[in-house]
Amino acid sequence: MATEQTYIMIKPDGVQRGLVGEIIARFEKRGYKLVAMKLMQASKEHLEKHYEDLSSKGFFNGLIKYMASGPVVAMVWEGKDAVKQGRAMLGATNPLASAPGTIRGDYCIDTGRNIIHGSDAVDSAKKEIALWFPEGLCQYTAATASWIY
Ligand code: FUP
Repeated sequence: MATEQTYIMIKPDGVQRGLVGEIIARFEKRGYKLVAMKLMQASKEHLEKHYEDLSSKGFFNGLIKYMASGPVVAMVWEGKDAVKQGRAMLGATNPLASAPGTIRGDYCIDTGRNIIHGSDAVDSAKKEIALWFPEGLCQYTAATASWIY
């Protein structure tokens, strides 16, 4: 399995509900390495770029409004198969279709308030990381790396 980087974002409802620590803990405990993180209020223009593939959808304007309604936590997590495993940890887009034990399956019930985003492919992860972290990532050796990898 290749070492990958994935873009994970705690949405405004996840921040407001105090789920930031819980979500970060799940990625840390699984063995993924945090290589970038910031709390930021994203502009509508920035969010429209992030979700440009969905611009023709009926829910697009509501989605942008929701995503701009408060700060988000933007993160990059690194490790084996990080993109696919990150999606598995998130659960399905519709929380009601998410298994208990996943982040969405444990903490939400509404597709329009599904608390977290995760890249769906290695290519989109690269695009999203470049969009949210133009300043670059943090390079360091994690103390636990030799125990996990
Ligand atoms: P995901 O990859 O799981 O984030 O799902 P999508 O890219 O398909 O959708 C992005 C976001 O749009 C979802 F997280 C929530 C929102 N959405 C809706 O509000 N209604 C829908 O029917 C589908 C998605």
